[in-house]
Amino acid sequence: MKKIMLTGCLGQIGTELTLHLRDRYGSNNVLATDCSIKGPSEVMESGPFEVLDVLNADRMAELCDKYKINTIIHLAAILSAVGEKNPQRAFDVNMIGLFNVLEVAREKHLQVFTPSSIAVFGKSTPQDMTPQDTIQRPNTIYGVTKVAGELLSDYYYTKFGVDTRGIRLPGIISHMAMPGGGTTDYAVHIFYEAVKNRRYTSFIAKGTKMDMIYMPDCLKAITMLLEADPARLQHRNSFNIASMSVAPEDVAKEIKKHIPDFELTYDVDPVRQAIAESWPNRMDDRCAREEWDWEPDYDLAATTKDMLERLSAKLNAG
Ligand code: NAD
Ligand code: AKB
Repeated sequence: MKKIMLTGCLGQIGTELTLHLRDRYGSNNVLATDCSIKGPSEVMESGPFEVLDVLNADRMAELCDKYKINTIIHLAAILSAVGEKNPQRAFDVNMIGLFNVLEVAREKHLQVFTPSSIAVFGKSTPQDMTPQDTIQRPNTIYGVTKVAGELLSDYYYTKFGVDTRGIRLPGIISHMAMPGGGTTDYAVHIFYEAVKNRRYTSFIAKGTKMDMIYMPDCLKAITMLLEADPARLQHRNSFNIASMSVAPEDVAKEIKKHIPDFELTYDVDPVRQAIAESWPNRMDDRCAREEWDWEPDYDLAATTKDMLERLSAKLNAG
């Protein structure tokens, strides 16, 4: 039976992943932790919750003992746009935090799952059908720490036998928690603004394609790889996964099918635009498909329909 500890559980992914894993493995088998206590009561009250700063390795080890943890899902991180504002903090949380997780896992023989990101790629990477194994020369601190994190996780697997696994997540579209300060955040904000105001001003320019994924597919991918047969895994950290490749105007076109007077305008942020241009247009996810049967359920049309229905219910009720 899995006994899971999540770090950074109050962010965009953790909010939904905690609830998903509690449904799957039982509430008391999923310990949610975060350095913050600002989050939905649903996450903090539907099972055990503890405050944990991932820079505090001793407390991390104590909590693993206290709750008899055998798996850490390490979500605590500083994302791309926030990282550019405070690179030193991004280095500490993303590198030292992961190092602490891997060390605790080595000492206690735990499985570790760490999401990586499309941010591990840079301008010199092939941008269309980006291969699984290719050039990784990112130019953001977030990307640098994510590449180092992939390598470090592979190192702990080969050197110490720690069962480390990860996926390179695209930008995530979701309706429960807001995104935490990344370059792909526009793809969430656009839906909120469509429902609230029927207009959105994008900080990413027209024609800028990036990989995106809908949260149910993200939860599915994490669970599938967590449970995948290790004998089939040729790769570990981290697998490309893809679902849809979209630019702002593609999302707007889909939204207009439901809200015909929706208007998209642009006020491009040069920092986030430069990051977006350095990331792939679309990743090749054949290794994930071959090694653990990855397949997404949602395309942009299905994502748009579901997002608008759910946000309309949520925002009109509030
Ligand atoms: P988020 O920014 O929404 O949430 C991160 C959480 O980590 C927050 O709740 C924050 O309080 C917590 N945190 C920050 N510093 C901490 C510390 N020192 N100790 C403990 N907790 C701390 O991030 P997210 O979108 O949920 O991302 C989770 C993981 O998935 C990250 O590794 C991120 O790189 C990866 N990822 C996310 C996306 C995406 O689009 N959301 C895409 C690719 C990869
Ligand atoms: C970001 O934009 O920083 C994240 C990511 C793709 O890793 N959403």
